Amino acid sequence: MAIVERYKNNPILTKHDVPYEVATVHNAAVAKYNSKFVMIFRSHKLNGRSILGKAVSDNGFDFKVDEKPFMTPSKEGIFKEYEEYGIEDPRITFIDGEYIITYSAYSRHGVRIGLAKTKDFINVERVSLITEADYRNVVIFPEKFNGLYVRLDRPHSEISPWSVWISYSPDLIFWGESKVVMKPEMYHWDEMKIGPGAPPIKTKQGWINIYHGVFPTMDGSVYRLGVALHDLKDPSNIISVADEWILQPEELYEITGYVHNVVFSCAAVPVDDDKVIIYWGGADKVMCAGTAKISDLVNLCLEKPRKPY
Ligand code: BMA
Repeated sequence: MAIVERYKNNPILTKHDVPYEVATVHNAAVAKYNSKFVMIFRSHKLNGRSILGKAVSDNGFDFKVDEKPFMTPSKEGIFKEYEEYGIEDPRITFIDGEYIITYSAYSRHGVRIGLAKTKDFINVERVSLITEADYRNVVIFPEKFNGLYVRLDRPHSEISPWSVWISYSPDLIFWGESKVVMKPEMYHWDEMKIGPGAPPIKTKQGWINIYHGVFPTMDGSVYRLGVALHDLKDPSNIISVADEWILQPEELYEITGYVHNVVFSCAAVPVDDDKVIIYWGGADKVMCAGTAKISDLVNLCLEKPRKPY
């Protein structure tokens, strides 16, 4: 039995559902707000640069898109310079009564992470650019640890390519105490790069971290999803990483699209004690969803583990 069961009407959102002109709908964040599901999705405009749209759903699968984009590259202050080439791959964390949105900001200086806040998904306030260049995939834990916010992210360096790191902050602006927690595994489905996917989910056994892993082939890279379990009290300590992936491109809408052979997640929303809806972009072109048992994800980590690095 597959760990992730694809929704029967996938893809759940495509460019044809968007009232303004876009080439794709993919790599979306999703959060529960006022008993509805709010999705903040990425779209390539026809010039290839990305913007963020918003869609709302009662059941987590049927989404209706707003008339206008939710966030477009800023025209003001420091954000203007660093969002020139577009904003991508958002994640949402609810903490301290606010929704924190982290997103990739692209410019001639490279890719870095922007952080914005909203309370109602109508008014959104950019707070800070929280990394330098060559970072992507920042996910923030929905709880503080010893009074500090905690994030996972993915810097890139030539000596240690594309690994997952952890950092801490008193105020969401200044981050430090950084260290590496997880690396790609040689000759393995995630050997080329790994990066945080959905913001972590709390379980009795630990924090579930659904991440993406990339494998290089003669026909380009394959993006899959995996799962790791972080210690409840000290999330820099990884209890185990599941040896097997939980989702790989198999359906036509994942195998072919804007970039073929990609499943890429920025969101997983628990809907009851043992069920989570996982959202992923299919082939960088459409949005897909599926469900998994939280206990299956935990058990895969515990029963079929490999070392974090
Ligand atoms: C990554 C990012 C993602 C994208 C993926 C597959 O490097 O650019 O936004 O989904 O590649 O193209």
